Amino acid sequence: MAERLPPYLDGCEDVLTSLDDAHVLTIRINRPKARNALRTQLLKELSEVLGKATHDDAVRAVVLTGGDKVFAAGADITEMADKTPVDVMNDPRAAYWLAIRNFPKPMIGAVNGFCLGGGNELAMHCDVLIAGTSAQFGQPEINLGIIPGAGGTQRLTQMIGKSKAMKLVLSGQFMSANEAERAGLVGEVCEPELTIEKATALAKLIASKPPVAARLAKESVLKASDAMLHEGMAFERRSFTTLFATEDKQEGVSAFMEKRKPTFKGR
Ligand code: DAK
Repeated sequence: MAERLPPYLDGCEDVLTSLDDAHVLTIRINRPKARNALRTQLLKELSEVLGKATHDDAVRAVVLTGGDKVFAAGADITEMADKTPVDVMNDPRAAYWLAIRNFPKPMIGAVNGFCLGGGNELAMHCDVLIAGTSAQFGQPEINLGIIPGAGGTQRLTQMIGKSKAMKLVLSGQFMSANEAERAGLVGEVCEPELTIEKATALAKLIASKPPVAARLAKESVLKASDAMLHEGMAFERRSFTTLFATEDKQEGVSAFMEKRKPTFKGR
């Protein structure tokens, strides 16, 4: 368990970290009261941990996990309330996402419970996902009057195909762990209490392989799809930013915070 070993990087509050003697770094997202919502500080800490791990030969593979009931519920919606398109353009979060995206070593995601919005986008930055049967995957941003902003429209479509991706992105509905496995989002489904164990075993196996080959294998597999990502990601980012000028985004975010149903007007 991540908490029983000394932290890999001191000073982190939102992520718990530990490095074992098999060269596996475990990172646990830890904001249970806010359903592990990815506030800016959390993304910053995560990018700093991965930054340190990039240059540390003692780290050969990473396990990224959350809690029993939630992997991560997406961006912290309270941080989005007053943001304008210019704020989004200048948002430091984009740099943190880039650091996560550029992490060169194998990263295994261990997912239980809700894996939503930016949480699902984070999971899709992992190289393999192991999911407990309790896991639910979704891109519910549409309910807030926005769209995914960290590559969700692009990676999800590449991974599960247009029709299923459209269903999730347009309806905000969730997908079960078994359906996610059938669709190709998840590598393996297991009982929830075994998720971290299985992810760690896989990470240990990978960590026993030659590190330079593992790194280049990851880079090569990502090349199969990354080349096509750039244009789509830029388009998604512009669309995401534009939506912060709409009344519907204000309404969606306010409704979430006020725990009521939103009324969208198309403005
Ligand atoms: N943000 C902030 N607080 C959240 C939260 C979130 N995403 N999700 C839950 N919470 C808070 C709730 O407000 C509540 O707070 P209190 O009332 O206790 O103060 C507490 O966590 C417990 O929530 P619930 O009572 O709702 O808990 P349940 O177990 O009943 O439901 C849930 C869990 C995860 C199904 C539900 O909380 C939920 O639907 N949450 C929202 C999920 C969502 O809409 N996610 C998408 C967020 S938008 C970007 C890149 C990416 C993104 C943005 C920008 N750039 C590169 C610029 C990503 C955007 C998103 O992810």
